[in-house]
Amino acid sequence: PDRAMYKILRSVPSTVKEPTLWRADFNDFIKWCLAKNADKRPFIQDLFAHPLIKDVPEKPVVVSVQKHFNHLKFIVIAEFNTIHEAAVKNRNQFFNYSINDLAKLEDLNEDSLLSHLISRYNMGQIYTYIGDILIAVNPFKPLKIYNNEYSNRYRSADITKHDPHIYAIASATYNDLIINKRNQCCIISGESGAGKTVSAGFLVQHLTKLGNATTRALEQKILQVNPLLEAFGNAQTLFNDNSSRFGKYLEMKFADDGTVTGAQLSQFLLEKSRIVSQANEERNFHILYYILYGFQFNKIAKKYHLPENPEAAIFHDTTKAIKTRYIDKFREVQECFHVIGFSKEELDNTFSILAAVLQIGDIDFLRDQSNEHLIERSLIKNNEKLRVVAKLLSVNAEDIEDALIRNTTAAAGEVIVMNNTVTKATECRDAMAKALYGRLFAWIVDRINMLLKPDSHYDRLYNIGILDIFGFEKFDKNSFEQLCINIANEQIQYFFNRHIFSLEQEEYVTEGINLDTVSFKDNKPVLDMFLNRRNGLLTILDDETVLTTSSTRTLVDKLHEGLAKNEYYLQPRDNSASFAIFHYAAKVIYDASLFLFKNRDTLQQDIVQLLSTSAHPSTKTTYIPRKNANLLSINDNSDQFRSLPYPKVKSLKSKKKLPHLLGRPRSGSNTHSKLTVASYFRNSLAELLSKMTEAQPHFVRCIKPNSRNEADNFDQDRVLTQLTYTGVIETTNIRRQGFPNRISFADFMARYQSLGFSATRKVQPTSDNCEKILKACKIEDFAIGKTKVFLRYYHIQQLAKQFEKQHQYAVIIQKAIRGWLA
Ligand code: AD9
Ligand code: MG
Repeated sequence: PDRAMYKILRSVPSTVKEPTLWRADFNDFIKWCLAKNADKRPFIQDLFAHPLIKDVPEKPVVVSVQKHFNHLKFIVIAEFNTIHEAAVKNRNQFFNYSINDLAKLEDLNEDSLLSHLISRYNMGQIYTYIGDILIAVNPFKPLKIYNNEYSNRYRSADITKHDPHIYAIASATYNDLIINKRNQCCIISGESGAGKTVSAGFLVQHLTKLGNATTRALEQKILQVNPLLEAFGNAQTLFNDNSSRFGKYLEMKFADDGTVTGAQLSQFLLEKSRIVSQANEERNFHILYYILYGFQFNKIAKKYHLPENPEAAIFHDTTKAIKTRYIDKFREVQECFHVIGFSKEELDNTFSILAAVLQIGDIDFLRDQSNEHLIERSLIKNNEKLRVVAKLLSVNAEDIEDALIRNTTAAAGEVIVMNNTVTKATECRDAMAKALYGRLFAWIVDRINMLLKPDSHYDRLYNIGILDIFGFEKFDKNSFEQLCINIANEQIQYFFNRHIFSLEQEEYVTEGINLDTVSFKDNKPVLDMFLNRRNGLLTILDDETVLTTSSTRTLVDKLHEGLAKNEYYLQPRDNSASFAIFHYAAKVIYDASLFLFKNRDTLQQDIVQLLSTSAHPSTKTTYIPRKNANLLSINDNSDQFRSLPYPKVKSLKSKKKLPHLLGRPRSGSNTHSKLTVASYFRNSLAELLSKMTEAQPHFVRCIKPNSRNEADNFDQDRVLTQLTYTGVIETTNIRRQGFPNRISFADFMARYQSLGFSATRKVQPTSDNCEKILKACKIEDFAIGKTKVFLRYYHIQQLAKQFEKQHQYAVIIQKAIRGWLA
């Protein structure tokens, strides 16, 4: 070849790294060649019109080649092939390669999902989309991706613009609110320690930013809600040092123009039992440690009668670093209270109650040995503790004593006073501590709601709700708390399934596609087994709970009798008081021993009376949180469901007036009208669900990469289990059964025209033409909608194969050229 030609040919690198440099010259060279060599035109043009060939430069560079037309064909193909290599890379990026959206994977299955998540995690990319769902793998180390710069980058609503990020979900949600003028919700799920609470925090942070709060003060208030609640509702567990022990739904309120105007919080199912006992190596709620250390060496400690030696009070060794942390945290919490707008007095009240809760447990009892009492009765062993608690709560010490060691009941118009045994008195004491803490928590939430309430002058407000609940739990021993937590997760899973499923269906209907069934593993039967009002598990439990003659044995027998036929229920082979449930996530064996007790969660009427008479505003306020809400039910679980109208004290005796927002659990056999924990729980779940159903949902699925809470450790089995738990695998299955790939006619034609038509021809993107291509590729079982081609997940791969085949020869020829050049 002559020099110019030779130069060009030599410039084709053996592996393509920077193809654009020489392609510019080459392209024009080819154009020029084409002009000279008309008969090769269709072939060559086809090659260049190929949709994979991108980046053809606009400015031609003229190259003069005068001879050796006999080599033209080879040169053209060499060029094409090299471009093709680059294009393949291009294509991989689009379909396969560093893929941001796993729903676009050609081969969507467990293995491919996992391997993509691993490689992304290893590159420090913890976020990935699967369609519109965000997968977040907990990095367990601080990442520099939550700053202002990122916040600005993710202001755009187009989530494909940048790498996946939790901020992008916030922006997309916000944008949907603005455009659709519809309430939105973000549902964050994942197991304990997976990163739900952290994610919820980032969502609030970014949404606050997008919402340009009317005042900076409001912005600050909203941002302080989460840390404050975490101090009171979170605790160190085996799985997570900062584990949420309550469910939380934070609704941010936006005006028509998108400004954030306030917020409203709902909390449910606070794990109050933690106040009186914690599993091995677990801790009580954070705030109790904060207050103990925060006030240490401080005059104030005396004011609240706090022990001088906090270690002794909390039974565990504390390093200096942890102490400092507690002290800092306490300062932060006080700051949160202050920013949100709690008054000094309210804060003082709060600390008094906390100090009382800390010390009630120290009140001990002994059996009264005097002979006159045939029936066992108890006495208070350490009166000084009693007096401290009385002082903190501003009630009479004698009244507390009375309430703890005696039990007053009213039956058939008569008042009966009975003495409590030591066991009963201890139970009573613990119930009081739990109740106080539960009410305090509920009261704080109420106050927050008052302080963050939007001004009334807005005509219409829209919500973005952020749901952060406790994840699915499966311990060695599972009790009533796990049952409720898992039912809640079962419900969220159901919601998720319905959403994904109905989205599928919707599109099929709009596109006029007849698809008989897209089946998926529906967990409705399990939910029904729990929630069915006639004969569901919770109804059986409630019915037993209100019977005075019931026992764990009678409960378990009734459960077996009523549910053994259900395929999701398993009766044990032995006589143990247990049963197993096949949850969507895993099989869990429940120990029913304390179910009745925990479901009653009774607070003796005496204690209720006692606390309501407190001279101290704190205690009283805690018990009567709203102007016209005399929150005194026989049960202490009323705080499980704050939005219920509370019964009046006096109306307690007339049982009919108890609140029923969503209908009572079946009333027939209910001789007592007590609201059980289960029925409050069921109600709050129903209320939550109705809020979520009327909103447009967005899903964040948090994944815990290993059990040791370590950075840079991706345990594949652990992750796979969670992909199953969270329903991600199920989602992919749903997609597999239907037509996961929906491509508009125009896009389809742009991508695949060369497989059915000459690439240079102008082919109209019509359904017929698309069908022609598919038939030419021998693809079956596809569907053509009104505007889109519907393909099975394996079809994309089949098309890709055709593509490859069409151009394989180019590789062979290039080899020949290289040989020729050498
Ligand atoms: V539980 O069900 O309430 O027990 P969560 O809420 O799912 O649980 P959490 O958000 O508390 O878990 O996260 C656990 C810990 O993981 C946090 O305390 C952080 O140390 C760590 N984490 C989670 N997400 C991130 C993150 N995006 N960046 C850095 C993170 N660390
Ligand atoms: Mg949490």
